[in-house]
Amino acid sequence: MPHTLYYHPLASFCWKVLIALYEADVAFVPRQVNLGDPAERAAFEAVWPLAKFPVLRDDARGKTVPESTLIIEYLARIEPSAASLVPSDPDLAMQARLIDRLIDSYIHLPMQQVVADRLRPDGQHDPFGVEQARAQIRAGYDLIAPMVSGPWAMGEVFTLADCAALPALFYADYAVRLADWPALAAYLVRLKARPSVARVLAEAEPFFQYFPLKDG
Ligand SMILES: N[C@@H](CCC(=O)N[C@@H](CS)C(=O)NCC(=O)O)C(=O)O
Repeated sequence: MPHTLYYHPLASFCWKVLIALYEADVAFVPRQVNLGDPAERAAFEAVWPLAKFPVLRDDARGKTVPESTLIIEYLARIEPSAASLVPSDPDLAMQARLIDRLIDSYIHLPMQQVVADRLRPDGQHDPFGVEQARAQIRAGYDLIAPMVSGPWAMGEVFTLADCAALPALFYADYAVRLADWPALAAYLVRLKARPSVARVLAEAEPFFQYFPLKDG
């Protein structure tokens, strides 16, 4: 019985998991959730009360797995084709998890803060908070750039860390341009060319019109 993924094609944290699923060629039932539709939101809240996606439902094992990192960890544990997403060596696994956590905390989340501010109504903007978030993203870039050994975050093997990196760098590039971090900019180019990533971006394409890529 295939897993069900509750998601939206434009949602950055969903990209993390979609990349992992496509990398490992794991079959799943995509359940797109429109949070603006009260009935769809209520149905999703019954699955995961926070109503934040992605969420993976594994009916065969009776498990509901929220949080993008945990979903990838789960897939790596139960799907042989996804095993390499988390290195088997404990020290390498710790490094992959560290990069995943740093990217989520210091690039992805502040990027969401910048984007959320663009969606606020006039008079409700928070320029000070946005500048703090941009400073955090710059610090995140400084932190991550020397860690990416290439071609992928952990070297030759594509892992959880790369799944985390693509959505964060893709969207953060519209908040703090990557041009001053040439190694990260080159890494983003390599990521975009990866077939799993190209597929995720192609599926998101029809929805980009709803995303505030620019200020104002
Ligand atoms: N820590 C969560 C973050 C999930 C998250 O922020 N998801 C966003 C989409 S990228 C969401 O559900 N936003 C809808 C909302 O906040 O109402 C994860 O890693 O999965």
